[in-house]
Amino acid sequence: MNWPTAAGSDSRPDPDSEYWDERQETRPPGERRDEIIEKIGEQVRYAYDNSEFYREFYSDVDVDPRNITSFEEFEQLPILSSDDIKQEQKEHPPFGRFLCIDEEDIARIYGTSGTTGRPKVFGIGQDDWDRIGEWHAQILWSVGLRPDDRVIITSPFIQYLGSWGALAGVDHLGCTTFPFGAGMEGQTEQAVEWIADLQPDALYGTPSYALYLGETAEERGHDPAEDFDFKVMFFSGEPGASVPSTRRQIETMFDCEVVDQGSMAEMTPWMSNSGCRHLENGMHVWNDIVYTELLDPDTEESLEYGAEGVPTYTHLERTSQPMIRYWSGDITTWERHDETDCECGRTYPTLPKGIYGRADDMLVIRGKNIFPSQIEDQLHALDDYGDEFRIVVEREGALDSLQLVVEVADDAETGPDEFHDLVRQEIKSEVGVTPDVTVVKQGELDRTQFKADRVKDKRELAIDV
Ligand code: 8LH
Repeated sequence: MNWPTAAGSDSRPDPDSEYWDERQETRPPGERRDEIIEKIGEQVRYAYDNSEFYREFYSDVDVDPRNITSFEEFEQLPILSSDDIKQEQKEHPPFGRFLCIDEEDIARIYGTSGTTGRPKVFGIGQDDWDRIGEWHAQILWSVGLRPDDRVIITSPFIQYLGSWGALAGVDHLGCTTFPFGAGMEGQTEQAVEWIADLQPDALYGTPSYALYLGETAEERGHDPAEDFDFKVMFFSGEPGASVPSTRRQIETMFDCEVVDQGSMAEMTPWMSNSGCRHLENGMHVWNDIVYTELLDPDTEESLEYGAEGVPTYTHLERTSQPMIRYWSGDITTWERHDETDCECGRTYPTLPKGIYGRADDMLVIRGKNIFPSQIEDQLHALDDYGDEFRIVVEREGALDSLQLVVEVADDAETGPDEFHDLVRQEIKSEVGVTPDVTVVKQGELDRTQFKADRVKDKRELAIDV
């Protein structure tokens, strides 16, 4: 086998073809697994030979990292965590000893985009970057993009790999790319006018930004469905596109198809979880591009289809800074391809509900496990919801309280008191805890141009002090 595959091919399928590579995408899963384990073997051997970090990390394992030939052997390798990366990069700045190429051969440097703590640093070689572009293009083909499409990217061009990965894919596919960005003051108003003028066929961004964009368009007298006329919007970065009522709201507001995508910056190509144009909700797991396991959050054991667990990712062809068994900390469920109601014919497993949150986003309130995306789903399903909310959790004595600040729509048919009671009732029946609800006017809460940050857990602040 050729490992890694040569990067830089310009060939593209016929625009009428459903698939970029029919054999790869529709082959029997067993056949795919044979190829995956060979690639895993090559990837682990490569990392072991070229990275002092991995040699140290695997010094105590009972298998030979230079000769992994089965999934059973692979599953004996230790899990790599975000803290491992941070610690390694602190001790061996800036890249850590994951880096398997000379620093001078790094073509691009990215990093985590958070504002607190030491950022994680990602050095990516040119071959890897070219392969990332090709894989993203392949996956975007399944979303329905074709070379004659015009695509606007409306997420920030900062260290965030979401925007750059989408750009690499859209460029490789041969679309007309409009890398507009987001995050500057007044940029959303400008986006509305550019989109109305340029009529892109597709948009990439975060789902919460799409809703803000749609709301801004309406305020400026545009009908996003009529005046924008998107064919498809593809999203990543946060739950939303697979939160059923949020997805429906975006589909209705823009009258277009919605596709959910995304794993993590560490793993780029992060579109290896991606819906296709036929999938009603959720994402296929393109596990011959990035190998994905679903592991038990407590025991780290591999889970069967149907179970809920933590996606854990392994690069299959990364020469610069490979990640092997990287623990995402996210929570999802998965199912076998033939249990999924998708007519695309691809034989990948599916995450039918997308990624509904990070394990550490889960709020435990009075013994109930609550994901913010569950609350989002209930609120978006209410006709008079004003499109934004906040969650505040506080400890009052021995009891935790769930407080919700919820916007009511300007043109609501229910009065504020009635809306207040409805929210209390709907949320209680969904999550099992009665919230204290404060109703505010539409537009009162800040909108995001990137990933939404809606939760304040004051219990954590109390612990930190
Ligand atoms: C998601 C989703 C999704 C990511 N549904 N949660 O978006 C692409 C990549 C580059 C990205 O967002 O990476 P980043 O900034 O490292 O964040 C990763 C986290 O974002 C991931 O662990 C998830 O919690 C979340 N995320 N895509 C739900 N489609």
